[in-house]
Amino acid sequence: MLQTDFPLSLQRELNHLLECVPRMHRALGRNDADLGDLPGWSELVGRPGRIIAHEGRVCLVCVLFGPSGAGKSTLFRLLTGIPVPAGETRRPMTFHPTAAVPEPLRDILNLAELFPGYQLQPLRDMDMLQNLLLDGPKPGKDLFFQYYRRDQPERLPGQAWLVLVDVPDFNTVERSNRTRAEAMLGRAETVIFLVYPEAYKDAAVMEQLQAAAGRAGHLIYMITKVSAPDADKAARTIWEDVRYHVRRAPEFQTMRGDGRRISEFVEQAGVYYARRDPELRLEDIRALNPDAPDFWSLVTGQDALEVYWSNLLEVLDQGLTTAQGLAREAATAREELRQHLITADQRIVEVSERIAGSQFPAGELVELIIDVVKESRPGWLRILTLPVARAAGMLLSLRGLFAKFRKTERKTVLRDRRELEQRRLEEAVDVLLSAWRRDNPTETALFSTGRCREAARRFQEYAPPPVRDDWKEALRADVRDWSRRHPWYGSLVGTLSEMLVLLGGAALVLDLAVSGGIFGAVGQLGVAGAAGAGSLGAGTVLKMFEELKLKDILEKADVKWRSQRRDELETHLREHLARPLFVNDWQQRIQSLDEADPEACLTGVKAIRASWPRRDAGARP
Ligand SMILES: Nc1nc2c(ncn2[C@@H]2O[C@H](COP(=O)(O)OP(=O)(O)OP(=O)(O)O)[C@@H](O)[C@H]2O)c(=O)[nH]1
Ligand SMILES: [Mg+2]
Repeated sequence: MLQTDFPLSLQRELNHLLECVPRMHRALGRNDADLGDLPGWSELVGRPGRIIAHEGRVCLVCVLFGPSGAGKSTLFRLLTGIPVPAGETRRPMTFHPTAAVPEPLRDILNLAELFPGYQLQPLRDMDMLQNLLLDGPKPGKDLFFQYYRRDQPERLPGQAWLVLVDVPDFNTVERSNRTRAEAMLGRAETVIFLVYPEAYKDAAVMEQLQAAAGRAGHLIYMITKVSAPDADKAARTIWEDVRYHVRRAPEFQTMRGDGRRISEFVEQAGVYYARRDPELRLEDIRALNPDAPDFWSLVTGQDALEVYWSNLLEVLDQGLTTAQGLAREAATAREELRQHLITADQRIVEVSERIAGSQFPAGELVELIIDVVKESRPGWLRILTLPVARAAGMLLSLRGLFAKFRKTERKTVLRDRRELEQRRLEEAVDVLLSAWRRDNPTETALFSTGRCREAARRFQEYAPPPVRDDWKEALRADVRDWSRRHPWYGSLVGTLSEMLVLLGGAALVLDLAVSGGIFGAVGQLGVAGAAGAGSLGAGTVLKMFEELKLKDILEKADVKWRSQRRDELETHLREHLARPLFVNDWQQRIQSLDEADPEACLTGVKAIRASWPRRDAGARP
C-alpha cells in the first residue's frame, strides 16, 4: 500500500522550505533575483504547490494527446462516462479541450487556477465541442468541463482523483493554440499519447510526441486501432520503430526541465495497445510489457500514485539537495562568523591586557595606603616608633632608594596616565586593524583601507575610559590588616607622603614598558614582570614597597589594576572601534542566518525524504 495520509504534513514541510531557502539565500548575502539559478528551485516552487488532495487522495491530471482519430475522445468516454462525440464520421471530431472532473471535487477544485489561460465553459451540450465558431476566431481558448461520477461499475474505485482532459489535435484544428496545449502538457501528471498505425510516424505526430515528452510528468504511449489477429506483434513493431526514431532524431536529444533527455524519457514510457474495434473496452487495452501494470491502475489506481510520487520526488530531488546544500552553507557561514568574532575579540583582550599591564598607578596606591593608615590608626599610635636601630636602618635604605629614583629614574618612568594610554591606544588600533585584516582576508570590503582609516580616526575622538575605584576598594582591607600587623609602621606616614610626592602624586603612573614596545614579542606584564625584565623604575619601586613590607599589597594591587583596567580598555575598544567597524555587521549577519534557521531546513528536507510516499514492499506481491 501507499501511505496516503501524508500530503498535509509534507505540504507543510515543503511550504516551510519555500520560505526558508530564500531567507538563507538572502542571509548569505545573495540577490533574490539569483534564486531562479539554483538547481531545481523553480521545480520546488512550482510543483508542490500543485499537490491537490481531498479526503486523503491526491488529484491527478491526465491529458489525452495525439493525432486526430487516434481515439482520445473514445478513451475519454470510456474512462469518465461523459458521452463526448467520438467516431469515424469526420475529422477532426473534437475542436475544444474538454475536462472531466470528479464530482466530489466540485467545490474543492479551482479549475481556473488549475488551467490558467483558458476560458472555462460548463459543457451542457455535446454539440458544443464540435462547434468551431463557438469561441470565435480563436479556437482552443475555451476549456469545456463537466463533473463525472468516477465509479466504474466493474472496477475498483481509483485511488486518486482523476481529472481527465481531452486535448484536440491542434495540428488539425488551429496551430496557433499550440502554446496553450503545451502548457496543459506541463500541468499534467500523466500524458497519454495516443497514436494509430497509419499516423504514428507522421512528422507532425512525432513533433507532438516530442512536445508531450518534453513536458509530461509521466508518459503513456498508447497505440490504438491495431489490426487483429497479431495485434501484439504489430504494436511491438511500431514501438520498436518509434524507439529507433526517437534515439536518432536530434530534436529528441534535448533535455527536459528535470535534466532528463527527452529520448530517454520516451523510452521509459509505459506502452499499451488496443485492437481496432469500434467498441473499446478497458480490458482490451493491453500492456506491451507483460510485467507492466494494468492500464486502469496506471491511470488512476495504485500504480498511478506510485508513478506520481516517484516522478514528483525525481523532479523535486534536485531542489531538495540544493536546499540542503544552502542550509549547510548557511550553518557553516554562521559558525565561521561566530568563530571570527571570538578571534577578533581575543585580539582586543590581548592588546588591552598589554596596555593595562604596561603601567602602574603607584602614586594612587601610596595615596590609598596613607588614607587607610590615617583613618585606621588613631593618633596615639602614630607616635609609636620602631626600635631605633631597625627604624634607622630601614629609613636609611628607603632614603637611598628615594634618592636613586629621584636622580635617575623619575623622568624616564613617570607619565601622565591619560596621555600614555592615548598613545598606546593609538598604537593598539594599528595593531588590531592589521591583525583583523590578516585574520579575515575574504572580508576585503569590510576591512578596506578607507573604512579602517575612518574607524581609527573616529576612535581617537573618544578619550580613554575613566578608571573606576574598584581596584583600590578591594585593597583597603589588606592595608588595614597591614597596619594592624605592623602598628609602628604607621609612624612612617611622613615617609609615605614623601614617596607620594616623589611619584608625582596620584596623577602619574609608572610606565613599565621595556625595550621592544608593549605590542612586541616580549610581553613582560605588571610591576614584577617589568622589574624582572630590567625596568629600573619598576625595580626601585618594588624595593621601596618591600622595605615597607608592602610588597604583597603592591603585587595584589598590580593584579587587580591590570584586570580592571584591561576590562575597561576592552569595552572601550569594543564599543568605539570593533563594533562600528565590523562587529555590528557580523552580528547582523549571524542574526539573519539564525533566523533563516538552516537546522530546521535540514530537518525539513530529511522529513520530506523520509515521509515521501513510496511503495510498501511488503504489501505487494
Ligand atoms: N480509442 C480507440 N478507438 C478505436 C480503437 N479502435 C477503433 N477505434 C475507433 O476510432 C475512432 C476514434 O475516434 P475519436 O475517439 O473521435 O478520435 P479522437 O482522437 O478524439 O479524434 P479527434 O477528436 O478528431 O482529434 C472511434 O470511432 C473508435 O471507435 C481503439 O483501439 N481505441
Ligand atoms: Mg476527439
